[in-house]
Amino acid sequence: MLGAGSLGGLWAARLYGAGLPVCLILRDQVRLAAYQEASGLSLTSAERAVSLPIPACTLADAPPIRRLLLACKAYDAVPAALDLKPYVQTGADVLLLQNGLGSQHAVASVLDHAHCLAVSSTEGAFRRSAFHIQAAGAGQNWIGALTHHESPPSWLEELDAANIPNAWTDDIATRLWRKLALNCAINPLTVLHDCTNGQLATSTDELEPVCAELSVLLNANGVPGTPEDLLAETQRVITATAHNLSSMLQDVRAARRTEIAYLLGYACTDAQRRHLALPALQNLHERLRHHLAVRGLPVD
Ligand code: NAD
Ligand code: KPL
Repeated sequence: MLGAGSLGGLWAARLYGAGLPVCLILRDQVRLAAYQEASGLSLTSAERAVSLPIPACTLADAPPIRRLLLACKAYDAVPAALDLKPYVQTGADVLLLQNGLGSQHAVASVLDHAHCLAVSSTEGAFRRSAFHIQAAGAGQNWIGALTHHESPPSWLEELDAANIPNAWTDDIATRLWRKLALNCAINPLTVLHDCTNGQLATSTDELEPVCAELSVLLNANGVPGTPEDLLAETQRVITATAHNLSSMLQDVRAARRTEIAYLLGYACTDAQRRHLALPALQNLHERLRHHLAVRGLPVD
């Protein structure tokens, strides 16, 4: 497991709890020493905290990798893949758990000797401290092949045994695009208005044109659905997550880099490549980039 953060930690804790072999690959010796000092990972879920001494190592000490979950931010995925490349065995299964689009195919071309699968997750988790993970919301992990049609791997049973919600899909691209569309409709506006998801409930005038253009983009990418469907789904998610701060707003408030390049950035680049004029999306992207720039945050 590389990326012992919120979601990686959540997966690792459940695999370890089910008695399955798991090893965390930490960034360096300093991080490893801090992990050992903390006596491992802690997971709080349903008000219950458990301490889990999950084995950890650095890449230099890692055993040959035959199965890997890469659970870092989208912008860290290619640099991590370049580091991992010599350690990943030919034909190894690599699960790519990143939000948005763009990083998955980029990693797959770095790890071209491995078998890369993408995960689209609707689970929620955050870090209370460096090695203390808080589970925050049930969800699903959709898993699927990036390019060819494939049968689900038999090791999905191990995820079932560890109570990691999972479902195989023959069309992971559609899952990733739909989630990207929701994140493009909701997250930037929460940042620009510095508000909870629920406070967007009255912003139909802003959501409507963005959802209409996102729907055009989804259709151009073979994902069916009308603008009305996407707006209704966006409003449903806004209501269901009314008290949440979007992940992008959390990043901005904490002065962390956002995944903009893999969300709105990816959407706008894809639209340009297809010669689609999507002015509302373009305008939202520009406003968000400006908002990040004046706060000294990366605009990609
Ligand atoms: P996170 O920042 O909590 O964890 C990522 C971890 O990866 C960090 O601990 C970081 O230090 C580590 N990392 C990065 N590069 C590394 C390297 N080269 N070597 C070792 N460790 C490295 O991120 P997260 O919230 O778990 O998100 C992971 C992905 O899942 C993101 O794309 C995110 O958008 C997506 N996602 C997150 C949630 C959530 O609730 N947290 C939900 C759905 C999707
Ligand atoms: O996925 C999300 C995010 O914040 O990134 C939503 C669905 C908007 C929930 O907050």
